[in-house]
Amino acid sequence: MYNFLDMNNKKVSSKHTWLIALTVVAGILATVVLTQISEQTLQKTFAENYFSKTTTTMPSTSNVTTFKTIVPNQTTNKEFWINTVHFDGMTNINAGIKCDTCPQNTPLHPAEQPPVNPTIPTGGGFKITEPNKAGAWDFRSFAFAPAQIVVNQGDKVTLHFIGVQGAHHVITVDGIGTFELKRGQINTVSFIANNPGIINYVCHVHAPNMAGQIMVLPQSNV
Ligand SMILES: [Cu+2]
Repeated sequence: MYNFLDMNNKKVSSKHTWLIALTVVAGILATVVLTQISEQTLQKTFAENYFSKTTTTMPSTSNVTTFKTIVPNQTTNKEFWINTVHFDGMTNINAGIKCDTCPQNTPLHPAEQPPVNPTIPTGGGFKITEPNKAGAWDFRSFAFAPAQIVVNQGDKVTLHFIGVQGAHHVITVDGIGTFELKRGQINTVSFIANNPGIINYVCHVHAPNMAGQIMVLPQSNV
């Protein structure tokens, strides 16, 4: 049996030793129990606080945003700007010469010869220029941009034809009229798209590829 020394260096009896040991054990147990209760309380408090905050940040039924379905533009006024353009495939009968200002490893242009018997349609819309002194030649195709337009039956349609490329054009809009358009000019036509179907617009100088269509969608019965 062990004995302890008190402050006065006196021996403490074994009975007192047991009392001290029991007190220490009881103290440890009490600490453990209190700690667990404290943790449970903290967890409960955290959960209540968290879910309380979560709940308060949830939108209530009264302020939930109602998303609207996006529908096509319902205006009955449709305005378009139609450019006269041409695309050019420029090339050369000689292979390309190394370009000092081009990025490294830029492939050299291959030598290209104009077709011997071109199968392109007649009418002025396509043009092949013969190689010049430097061997350069061009394949040109005329067009309208845009060439497809969609409107609804009953719309008031305004078309602005813009002479951007090509010296001059003679344009017909089916059922509307014919007019000449030179580079730098703008010619405007307006009409009501009364009937569903297709309205063609063409340039007589650059047939057949300089052409476009206005698709008039039928009115919905809904
Ligand atoms: Cu034209």
